[in-house]
Amino acid sequence: MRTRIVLKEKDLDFERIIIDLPNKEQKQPWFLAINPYGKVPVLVEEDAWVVESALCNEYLEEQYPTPQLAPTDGRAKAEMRLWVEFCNSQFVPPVLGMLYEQRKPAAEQSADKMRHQQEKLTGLLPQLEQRLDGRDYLMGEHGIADLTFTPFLTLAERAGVDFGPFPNVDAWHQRLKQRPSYEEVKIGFAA
Ligand SMILES: N[C@@H](CCC(=O)N[C@@H](CS)C(=O)NCC(=O)O)C(=O)O
Repeated sequence: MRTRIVLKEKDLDFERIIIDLPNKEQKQPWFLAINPYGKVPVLVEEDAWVVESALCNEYLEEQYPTPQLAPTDGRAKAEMRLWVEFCNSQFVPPVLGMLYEQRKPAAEQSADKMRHQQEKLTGLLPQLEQRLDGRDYLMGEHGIADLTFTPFLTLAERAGVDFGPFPNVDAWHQRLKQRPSYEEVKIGFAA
């Protein structure tokens, strides 16, 4: 989804090929030959492919630098990558934890586990709130750092996380939702 947001932001033509995740198509030999991790996304371009959304996104930025979605300065680029890393290693796990809990049959859901994941996530929001003070986007202009969070902000909201006490985060999420590329998030969640 995050790589499709980049494709859309860059107005590049692409074909979306759906891999049947519930039926484990991603673990079939033909798919493992492309991505040994057995995960989506995989970006295929002619006879080359890239795996891992963060790598796909940086690949697209290098191949198609306009419009620019990442800084070119080494220090700023490292900072951007740190936000991507923060998202993937800190932010995403409690969001997925909440979804996992909510998808269990009602009788098996644990309010304690849900609260624990919510608290883990809420504990991360002050860092984002502070970063977004005086900035519309994490690196100033919209780019890869922000769109890495986009689907997970929406999932967190849907899972009941209240961004109200974090007005900068809330406004940032609203801004991300206004972008035409947010269409890809809607398509992804509808699939
Ligand atoms: N860090 C990876 C995560 C990829 C990932 O977990 N993809 C999920 C779908 S969003 C997947 O393929 N799950 C199927 C599986 O793990 O078998 C990335 O950002 O590309």
